[in-house]
Amino acid sequence: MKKKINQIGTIVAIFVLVLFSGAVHAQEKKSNTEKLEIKTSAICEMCKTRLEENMAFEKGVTAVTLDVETKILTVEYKTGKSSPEKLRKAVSNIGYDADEVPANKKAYDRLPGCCKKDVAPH
Ligand SMILES: [Cu+2]
Repeated sequence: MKKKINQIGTIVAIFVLVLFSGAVHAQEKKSNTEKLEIKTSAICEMCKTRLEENMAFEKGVTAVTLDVETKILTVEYKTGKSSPEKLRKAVSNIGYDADEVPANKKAYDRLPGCCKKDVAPH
């Protein structure tokens, strides 16, 4: 009889453990951040500053860095608050190409001449 109670105790303990780990897992998923690399048409340090400053204000963005050499913008964002589509659109609205999304024409026209993609790198 005592053995049986012990067995039930073990089963309950395992059950609680499984439930608990499930809850922890769900919480992790909620605050998940994802890293996205976007190929942009940025040219110089001014582009870097502009992109990083503007993207930092984008909803869900937690970190942003542009590598001027490769023109790759690395964005870390909360998966629940943004998406690759939204982030590319945001880059386009600043005036730069973002992967297959071309730069927003109006925003591009507002860029200083040295930051336009058809200008030779400097
Ligand atoms: Cu520039």
